[in-house]
Amino acid sequence: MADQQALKVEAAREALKFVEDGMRLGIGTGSTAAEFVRLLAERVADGLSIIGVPTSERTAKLCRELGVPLTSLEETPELDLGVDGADEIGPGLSLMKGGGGALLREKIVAAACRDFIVIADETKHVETLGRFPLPIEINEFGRGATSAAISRAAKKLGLSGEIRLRERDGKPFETDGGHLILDASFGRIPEPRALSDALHAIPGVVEHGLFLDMAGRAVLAGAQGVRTIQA
Ligand code: ABF
Repeated sequence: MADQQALKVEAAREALKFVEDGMRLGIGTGSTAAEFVRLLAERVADGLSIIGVPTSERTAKLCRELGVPLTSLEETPELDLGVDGADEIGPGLSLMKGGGGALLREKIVAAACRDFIVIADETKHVETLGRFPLPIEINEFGRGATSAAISRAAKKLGLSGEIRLRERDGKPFETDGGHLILDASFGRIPEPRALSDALHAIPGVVEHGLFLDMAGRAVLAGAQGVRTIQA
């Protein structure tokens, strides 16, 4: 089996081909996106002129360390291209994201991009979303009530399963925006749009990890090579 990290590098390398001089980029989070940042930094060192909006403090730090110029969505509200990883890539390039805890900024940045490429190794490609627990970013206030409302809304759609507060070192995991994350193990999600709409209707839900109709392309790297799927 090909080394998974090497596959992430290959996917990132392919996505880099879509980057042009002068572009304003959305720069993702996670280990695959980090490979993209490393390759991008090499091109920047060679004279490529780009500016990027990072999707997390982690990515911002890496970009600064490697000399990738950064801006913000306040200064640069419209971006040409976003490149980010995913936890799952399903039918129609529906995505499950947020395992890294950065889903809110990732979604805001992706929505600001004219074009959005998701990069991953082939193992992330699934027939139905839901093998990975769905991350749901919530406000701290009323978290018990929000969790119960999520459970009720899911049940109406025929979905059930454990909804667990994400923790790190025994404490609730806090996002860059100061929110909490619930990981919802609903299993197969055959109708992600219906679930997305239902979650957005719940006060206390800040955002969730279903990225629908956002990716224009997926670059998938596997043992047989790299392939690109178009939405
Ligand atoms: C981000 O990083 C997230 O949305 C997703 O959860 C994660 C994927 O990480 P990796 O590339 O390390 O598998 O893209």
